Formats: sequence, C-alpha cells, structure tokens
Amino acid sequence: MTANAAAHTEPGHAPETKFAQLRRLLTSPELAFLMEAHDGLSAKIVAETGFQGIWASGLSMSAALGVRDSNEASWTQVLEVLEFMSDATRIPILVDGDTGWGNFNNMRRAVHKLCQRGIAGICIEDKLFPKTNSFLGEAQPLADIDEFCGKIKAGKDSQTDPDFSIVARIEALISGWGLDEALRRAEAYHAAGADAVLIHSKKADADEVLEFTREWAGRCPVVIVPTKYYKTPTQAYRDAGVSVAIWANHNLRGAIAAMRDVSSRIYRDQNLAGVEPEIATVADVFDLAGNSELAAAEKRYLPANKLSARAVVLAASRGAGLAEMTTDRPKCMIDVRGEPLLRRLTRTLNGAGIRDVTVVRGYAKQAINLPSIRTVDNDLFATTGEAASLACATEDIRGDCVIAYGDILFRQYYLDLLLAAEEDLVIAVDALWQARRSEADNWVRDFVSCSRPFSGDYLDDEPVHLLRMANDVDTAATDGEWIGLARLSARGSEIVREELTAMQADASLLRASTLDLFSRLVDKGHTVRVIYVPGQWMDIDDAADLLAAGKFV
Ligand code: SPV
Ligand code: MG
Repeated sequence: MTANAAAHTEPGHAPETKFAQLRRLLTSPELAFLMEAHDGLSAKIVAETGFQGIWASGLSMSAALGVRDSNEASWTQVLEVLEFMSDATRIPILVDGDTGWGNFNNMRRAVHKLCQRGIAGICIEDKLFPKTNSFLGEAQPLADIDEFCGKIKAGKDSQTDPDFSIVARIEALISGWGLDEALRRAEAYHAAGADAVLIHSKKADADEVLEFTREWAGRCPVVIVPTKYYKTPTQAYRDAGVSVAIWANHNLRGAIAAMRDVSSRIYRDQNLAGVEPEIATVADVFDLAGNSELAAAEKRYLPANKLSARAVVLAASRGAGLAEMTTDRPKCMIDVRGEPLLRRLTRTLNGAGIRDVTVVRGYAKQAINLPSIRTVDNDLFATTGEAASLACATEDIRGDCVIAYGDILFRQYYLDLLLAAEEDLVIAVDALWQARRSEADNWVRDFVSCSRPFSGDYLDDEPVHLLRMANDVDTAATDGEWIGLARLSARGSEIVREELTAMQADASLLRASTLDLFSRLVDKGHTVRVIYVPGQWMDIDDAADLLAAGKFV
C-alpha cells in the first residue's frame, strides 16, 4: 500500500485515498479534527495519536524553519516539508496555503504539485501576498473578491484528483469588516467552487463564529480555528454543525516549551542525568523513524551473507609455552608488528562486514582492552576448555555467527568464502597443512579428515564435509588442519547453542574443546561443510616462532 492510501480498507475495495479521506472529513455530518504538524516527525505523532487528519500550519512550518510567517519560506520549500510529512503518514494533510503563494497562476501550479505529492487539500486566505499572520496588527487589507474567486476557480481547474479540496478562508471578521462581509465573501467563494469555507476569528469567545454558522446554515462545510476562543466547549461546535475544527499550532508550541526546558536544564546542570527519565528514549526515536521496517527489508533485500554477521572470538587462554611473552597479557594480545594480534583479527572481521565482535576473556583479562569489542569473561579459564569459553558467549551465538580462535590471522577473503556457504555449519580447513613448520615443543594442531581430499581442480566444486576433527588423526587420514575459524548460519547458531546446553547437562562442557564440540555435532548427524584454503594463515605458535626468528618487532 502506498503512503497515499488509507489504512482502513474495506474488503474488495481499493483503499480510500488521502484526497477522499479529507473530503469525507469535510462533508460528513460529524465534527472532525485536524491537528497541527510542521514536519515529518510531528506528522507521525499526530497520526499515531489517532487524529484523522493533519493541519500543515504555515505559522508552524515557518517557525520550525526559523523564519517568520510572512512567506519568508518559499512555496517550494513548504512543498518539501509537506512531502516529508506526507511520506511519513497515511492520513490526509490540509495545507495552509496562505494566499495561494501568488496569483491565480501560482495557485494553479501549486495545486498541481500538491496533487502530485498526495497533499489532500489546500486552504487559502483572502488577503494579500506576502501574507501576515492573522493575529498580528489590525485591519489587514483583504483580497479583491473577484480576484480571489478567480484563484479558487484556477485551483479547482488544476486539481488532478477529483477529491482534492480547496478551503476558502475568510478573514473579514479578523479585519473588522463584520458578519455581512464575511457572509458575502463566503457566498462568492462557495459559488466559485470552494469545497468548504474557513471562518476565522481572533476573539476570545466563539460568538461571531457561531453567528456565522447560524446564518450560513450549512450551505457548504464550515471549518474553524479556535486558537483564541479555546475556552469554548467543543460541543458548541457540534451543535453549530461545524465540519472540521483545527487545533492549529499546539504541537509547535508544545515542542518549544519542551525544548526550552530541556535545553536550559542541560545548560544549567552540565549533565544529562536530570532530564534523561523525562524525555523520549532513543529507542522511541528509532521506533518513530520505523527502523524495524528497515530491519525486515534488509532481510528481504540484502544478500544474506552481508546481513549483520557477528563474531565470537575465543581468547581466554594464556597460551602454553609462551611464558615470558604472556606474563601480563593473554596470547591474543601479543604484539605482531607493533599491534596486538587481536586488534588485527578484529580489523579483519570488521573488513568482512562483521561489526559485532564478542571476545571471551579469561587469563589477564584486563589486558584485553580494545575499543569496539564486547567482552564476556570465562573466569574459570584455568581449569576449563574452549567449549566452556564458547558457552560464556551463548547470548552472542545467534544469527549468522563467525567463531574464531583469538590467536589466529588469516586472509580476509576466507571469511567471505565462509559467509557465502549455504550450509549451517562451515569450517575453514588448510589444505597445505603439511607445509607448516613450528619450533614449539608441544605443537598442538587441529587435524581433520574429510569426505574428500582437496583436489585443486578449478571445475571441482562438489562440497566437502567434515568426518573427524582431532589432535591425533593419522597422517594418512588427514586431509587438512582446521585454522580455528568457523561460521554458523542462524540455524547453525541454534544447533551449537543446543549442543552446548547438552554438554552442560551431561557434564562434559567444562573440559571439552571446540574439537569435541564439532565431533559431537558430526556424530549426531549434522553436516559440517569444509572450505579448503591454501595456507596463508598463522596462529600465535607461528608468531612466537617468527618473533624468535626476529621477523616481528
Ligand atoms: C496557521 O496555523 O498558520 C494559521 C492559523 O494560519 S492562524 O495562525 O490561527 O491564523
Ligand atoms: Mg497560516
């Protein structure tokens, strides 16, 4: 449904257009209300409150733009504001068109443009351009009746929707001409084709307005603006057969009072704590802006692999055999060419579009102090394994999720390959595992055997699956080495969460490694897709080696 169509649709019928909605409000026997708005946000608030229509006040739009209500904002600038208001809402807008922004010719073009942008009607007042607000000064000169009637006719002849409405606003009472002149003008404007007349008054009581409605006797719909005679009970307008009452500037005035209050309190306090509980939350702002719709649209239209994948990085362990390098930091914070390894890893993740990175800390956790990561702690790191660390981040294992050891570096495109895979559980496996060398005494490697060895054939894109992952796979049965990088789809994340819960339940969680976790998943019949990669990765054992060899500073 376009924003131009009404929310309420009878089955089998086209939705009521905004033009038809406003026309219905004007012509129905019920008293209807238009509430002032002056931008997209206030228009949304008017609509969500339940009002059936919006008064796009000239005074308010001008004030919100920081200018006077004297045609200082050009009509196309007003049109821009109206477009935002209309796009933001499904209820009709009656725009305060001042004097029609010029003569009959300007009126023609304005009406044409308003129809194009789904603005349901225009109200024009019988004064002279540039207009002055009705509540300023006395005895403002009125437009020549015939000239004004020509403007109404030109507008009606230019509307491209049959239900577009023109409301003719009579300023005779405000200018001190009295009831007869007001009625004479009303008659002429009605005859010229106005869909309604607006009788304006700046008296503190509604007497002259009600006198007008009595004499007018419903010849066409009557609109009123009770700004100055606000004390009159609304029932009086119903009794008088008024069609529409306009609450003309109260959102603007409310906003001014609220903004002044908030500004002055923050200025005085030099702190936000005082105002925070009393103002709209940021979440409320997102709601009003419609962010949930955008999130749903992203699911529909963005490639799934670019969709807010997150990462959980396992960085709780100190690292065996790295004694002097890890007295005050875990191995992931060892400097690799002037930068902690974990910072490089985070940058690689960010580079693949992964912003939400959760790092599981344990040993020397205070040393993991990088910006833009979230941390969770495995305080039992000394006696537990990787699965227990992973379980500490259960909350973050959701949606598309990358799991990485905290002490690895790899080519960024490996992540792209993993994220592009369709399977729920995917791991990166080094096919060139035999080429790796280390001086480390207790070099522990995550060997895997797979459904097929790496073939190197360009045309061979048959998927490969994990059969076994362990530190002690026979060389003959080894097809590669897991590089410590896995990717879970939304379903894969569920599977892993469920398995961690099962491991908790059978008391195997505390001691288990990620290898144990993957082995259990394979044993339970889950398919773990293997993506072979050609080396070009390292873990901290290598870093230690290279450091020893003087290749890193
Ligand atoms: C406006 O809201 O800009 C109006 C109504 O024209 S009033 O200010 O009451 O004249
Ligand atoms: Mg106005």
